[in-house]
Amino acid sequence: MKRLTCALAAMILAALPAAAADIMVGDIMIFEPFARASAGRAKNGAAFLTITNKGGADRLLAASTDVSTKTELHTHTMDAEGVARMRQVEHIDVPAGETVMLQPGGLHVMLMGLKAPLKQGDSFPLTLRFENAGDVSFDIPVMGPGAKGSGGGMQHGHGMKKTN
Ligand SMILES: [Cu+2]
Repeated sequence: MKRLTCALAAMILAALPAAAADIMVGDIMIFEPFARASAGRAKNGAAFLTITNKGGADRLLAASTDVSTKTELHTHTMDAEGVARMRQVEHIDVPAGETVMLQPGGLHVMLMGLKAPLKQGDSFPLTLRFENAGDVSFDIPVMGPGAKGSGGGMQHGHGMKKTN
């Protein structure tokens, strides 16, 4: 059942507009990267994306960009009171043949110490480092402050979708 779901997902991804699958390095494909606009004078921002691994097991080791002084890989966990807290992770596993989503409320790329506010409509270059696949750099668009995705998930997403 899981294999079937994966095959189906691969078919759907393959049917997306070519531009959506342009970000590739080795067996790794990056889909729908986006960052959220930073609010006011907020010093931190976050970036999200979907990683599909068509090859053997790999790991996302690091992310880097010029827009922040430090860039970390983070996850969210619930504490004893049920409050969501972020914590840094050493790496993000991308198992063979699987898709890992970095999305609001879960794994994310944390942009620590923004040099300038992230403005909706802007974009900035981000580099990801994978243990096996190596480095990949791409432009990541800045969406609204409450954006949950860059193109409406599995639907065809041309251009920007306003979520607020
Ligand atoms: Cu974070």
